[in-house]
Amino acid sequence: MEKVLVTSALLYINGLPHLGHMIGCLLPSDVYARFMRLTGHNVLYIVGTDEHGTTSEVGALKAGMDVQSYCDMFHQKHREVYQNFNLSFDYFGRTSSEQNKEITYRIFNDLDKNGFIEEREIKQIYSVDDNMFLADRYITGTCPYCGYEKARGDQCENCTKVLEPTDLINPKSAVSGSSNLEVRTSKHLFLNLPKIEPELRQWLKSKEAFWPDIAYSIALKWLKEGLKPRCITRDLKWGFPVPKQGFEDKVFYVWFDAPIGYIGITKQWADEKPNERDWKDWWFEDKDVYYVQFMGKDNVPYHSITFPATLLGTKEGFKQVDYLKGSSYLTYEGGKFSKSENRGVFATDATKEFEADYWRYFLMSNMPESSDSCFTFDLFASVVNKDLNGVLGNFVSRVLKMTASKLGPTVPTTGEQTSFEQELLSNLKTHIDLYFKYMTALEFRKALNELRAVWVEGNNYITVTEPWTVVKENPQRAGAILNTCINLIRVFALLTFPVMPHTSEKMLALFNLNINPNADLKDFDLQKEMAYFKGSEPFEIGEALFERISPERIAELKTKYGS
Ligand code: B3M
Ligand code: ZN
Repeated sequence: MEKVLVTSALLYINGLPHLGHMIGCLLPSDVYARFMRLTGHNVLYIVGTDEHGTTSEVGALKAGMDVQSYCDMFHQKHREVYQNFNLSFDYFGRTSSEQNKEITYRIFNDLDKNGFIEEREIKQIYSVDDNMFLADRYITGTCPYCGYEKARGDQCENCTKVLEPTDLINPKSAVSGSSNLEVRTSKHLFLNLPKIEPELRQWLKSKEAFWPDIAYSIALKWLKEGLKPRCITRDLKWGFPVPKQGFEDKVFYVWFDAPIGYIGITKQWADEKPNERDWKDWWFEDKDVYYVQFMGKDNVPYHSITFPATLLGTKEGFKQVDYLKGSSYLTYEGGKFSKSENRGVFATDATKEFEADYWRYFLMSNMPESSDSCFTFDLFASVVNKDLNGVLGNFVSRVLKMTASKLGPTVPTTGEQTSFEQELLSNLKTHIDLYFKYMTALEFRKALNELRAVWVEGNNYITVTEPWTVVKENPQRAGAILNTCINLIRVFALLTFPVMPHTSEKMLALFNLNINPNADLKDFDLQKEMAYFKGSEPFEIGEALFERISPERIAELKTKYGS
């Protein structure tokens, strides 16, 4: 059985995800993991929270909590949100775990031993009143270019110019507002990227033909601009202390241990059942694993350059990413999601408004794959009303109600195939083959188009065969048509499972069936599946699968979430 490792970017622990985060990495990783399991692969799907760095320290400070309790609390909140979206991760871990510390140290020691770590002195801003070094974005002041008074030390939000903290006029600490700042010099450790570059280039070149353009072009742009040694340590308290003499009072930079977190979390997973699981079975090149990563495009440089270089530098033969699925951004009603301005649907609220499957389907079919895409409530409602309610939901309830009222509460008997069934099967086969092809190739919008096309075939079939008319003259033929329709419902449920797992389960439950998430699309044979129900199996009509979203409801949602 082919092994597939799937990881989603590990979101920063402070602040809860909005729909943009869900579609940028979490949802597509889940859909892919489910699809791969369903087609019979041995999948390990890893998710977790990214917990180190200044943002956690500052967040905890503002919340009046110690950093550990702050992270414990937010880790639980993230977990709940991901569960509400029905993410089927095998393990939900933390970059702050003991296991991640162990792997981080192992990797660091390898790099150091192999001569890829060097010491350098750097100048940093120290806030005397806060008693800490400030990361660039925690220094605010007036932009020297446009005069904007709240520019950050790394960038001016107003004119978008990239800044150095020392460019700012009247710099202040964003933590306390204090302007008692000093420039202090201290020694730090750097990863010597230029030294690893030749090997990195060669490795990256081998991905050119496979990676989506968005990921490959970002990686290439970084290489073209030239790699510089990167500082991997920080003067903070929260983080893994650096295990090297003279640096014990520093911690690793959050982006050093965050991607190592994929390995560390795998070890967390393995440590739960040490007799059955070994993290090493997934993390070495010779273990025949296909490794797919999901992330927003802003995370691509770290995953295509720094993390692969880090792993190469260990010379341990660590498993590298095979396919890097980077995605663009989702905008909200034409602008940015913003917690502070109360704009946009956050994932905590989303599933209170509608069941996860509505969001899963809408977001996956409008995923910002190659360019940005936009969330609007009008579009959301139109997709739910048309595709989910009008096509899928309507087909299921219409078929079952008609069968029950005209022929009784069990599946009618199969009949001879006519040209209608032959055409149906041939059209279905085309769409299903493409659905498999696009899902395997991680082209989700195209895959979802095919899934919808499959559902549409059901509606077309019932429209041309008119069982409600046929039943008057030839109940047997009408029964055969409805038998085909009922077999279609089951096939739809199997194909839909990766995208809308709960809906799929609800559909199967109408026939008292369960899904086997590890096999039901393995060696899929349409002819065979369409002959699953032979006749006389009982069924229930059930409730409508989806609710229609009314114009009044749309207006209400827009007011509630801003537009
Ligand atoms: N935490 C950035 C983010 O949350 C960063 C990703 C780490 S992936 C190893 O978008
Ligand atoms: Zn500016």
